[in-house]
Amino acid sequence: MTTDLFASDHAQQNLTVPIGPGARFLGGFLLADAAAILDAVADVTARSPFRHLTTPGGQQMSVAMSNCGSLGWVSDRAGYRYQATDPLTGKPWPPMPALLLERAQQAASQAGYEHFQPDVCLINRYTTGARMGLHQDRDENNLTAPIVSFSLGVSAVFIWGGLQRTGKAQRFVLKHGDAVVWGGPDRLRFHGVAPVKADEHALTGPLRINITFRQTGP
Ligand code: MD3
Ligand code: FE
Repeated sequence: MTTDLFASDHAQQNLTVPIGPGARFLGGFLLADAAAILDAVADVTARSPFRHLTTPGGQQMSVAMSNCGSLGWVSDRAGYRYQATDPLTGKPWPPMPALLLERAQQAASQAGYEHFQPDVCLINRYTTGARMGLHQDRDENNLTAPIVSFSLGVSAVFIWGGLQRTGKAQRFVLKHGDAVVWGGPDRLRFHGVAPVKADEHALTGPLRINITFRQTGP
């Protein structure tokens, strides 16, 4: 069963739904500035373009990625890590646009996490059929900080498991404009994204854009 946490298609904002002891779903949180956020993403990816990273196992990821902020998440044959330079350009990642930082901190605070200072903003681009297998986010040194995620464009089914890879998973839809904050006991839960269905969104065409804000340091 896939739960629709935000069953209405209408522009509702400031709807905060607890989805775990440390996780909060903020339905429609981004609707008022979705276009401005997508413009900021375009500015970043003009400087550090989307690319398909290779996993340590040698598979090319179906999701294309870029980053902004003082550190970026990368993957290659050598492993997963955060680094200050973009391996594609050899230059530092673009700075985190003020609007993105501001909205991420506001989402964290609305979910009860004050003083969130993200140093990483990972931008994921999904085309039709792109997916993300079940994984944990554990490359960050500071596991006490939450992760904030923004979803824009085409919807996707998010898969949310437990603290072990096996066992039952919940599914729910992440729509254009939704933000989710994941922290505390939910921070290390396994999660993934089902293959994105062919669809169109007025602002992104067939694409889904997901932005995650992470704090790797103290
Ligand atoms: C739950 N991205 O980039 S965002 C990722 O939609 C990632 O692109 C997905 O998983 C996406 O690592 C999901 C939601 C998310 C992000 C981090 C989490 C959920 C999380 C960390 C812990 C628990
Ligand atoms: Fe993740």
